[in-house]
Amino acid sequence: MSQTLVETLKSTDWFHADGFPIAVEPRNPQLPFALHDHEFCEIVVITGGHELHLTGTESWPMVVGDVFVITGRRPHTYDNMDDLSLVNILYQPEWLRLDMRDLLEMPGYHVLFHLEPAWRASHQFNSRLHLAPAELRKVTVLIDRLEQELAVRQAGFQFVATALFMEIVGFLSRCYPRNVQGNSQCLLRIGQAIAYLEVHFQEPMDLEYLAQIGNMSKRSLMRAFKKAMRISPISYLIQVRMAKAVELLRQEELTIAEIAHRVGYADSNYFSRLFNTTMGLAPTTYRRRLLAEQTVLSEQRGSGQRGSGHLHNHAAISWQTQ
Ligand code: RM4
Ligand code: NI
Repeated sequence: MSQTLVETLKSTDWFHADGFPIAVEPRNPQLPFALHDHEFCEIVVITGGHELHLTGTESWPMVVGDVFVITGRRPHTYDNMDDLSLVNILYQPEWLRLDMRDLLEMPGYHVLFHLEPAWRASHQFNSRLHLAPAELRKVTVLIDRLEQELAVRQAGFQFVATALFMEIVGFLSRCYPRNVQGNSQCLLRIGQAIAYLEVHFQEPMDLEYLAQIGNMSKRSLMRAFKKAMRISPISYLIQVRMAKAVELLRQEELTIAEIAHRVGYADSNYFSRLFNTTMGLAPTTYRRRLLAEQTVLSEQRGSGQRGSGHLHNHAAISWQTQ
């Protein structure tokens, strides 16, 4: 199959003119759709019929309850559709401002949103989430509500739609470990290793143990991790620690040494140097700016002005496109 005719779906064509980065596109039925990729990402939930999903090189039969995420420039198309219906949740990772909280502590999240998309070229759709009927019903209700919010767009829809999107992502991430086989099992183990780092960020990095969780050699784990997350496990751990440090810097009563200790560094000078390299500012300077910004924001809010912060949480690991 030739890959030369790949049309790229543009964000401006698929998202509302107000720029809100989530959209729902139900396909009931899904009409034949040529090989394409997207400027955005999509979560696809198969709701009826069955099909062959062609990625440009191989085809995979899909059934009701299958869920997969297409990130970035991964061409795909639908063929041989037998009354296929599905729903696409389109999202633009770079525009979504989500509070990730403990989502990153769920192995299923990493598998569905990072590992599977990164492995798709080699695993194709051999690894994917399959929902039980009750799970499918539950997620369908959430998607319907999301679609409704986005259609009506009354004041507050951005807040409510973001919450619904988060609930869908959290729910799917929870479903993942319940139903794994074949390649999914191996990806889930890597997901568990990543989630482990999120939970145990205070502890020294133990590659040996991580490899054990991943059920692979240290070398394979390093390679697999880098392929999915684009950085090594140690760089990932540093990012997690720095993101936590930023949160702690907001608490004025904590000393830098205490913060260093809480994120896993006994030597606070070492921590400060690392923070400086990663965040571009010394922790004390960062804290000063953070607090100044908070004051400005609350004053603006008090006087009814609108403003947006300039200090971003650089270390926050959020949605990545593959
Ligand atoms: C198409 C098909 C594509 C999706 C677009 C938004 O009908 O489902 O995969 O990217 O809609
Ligand atoms: Ni698509």
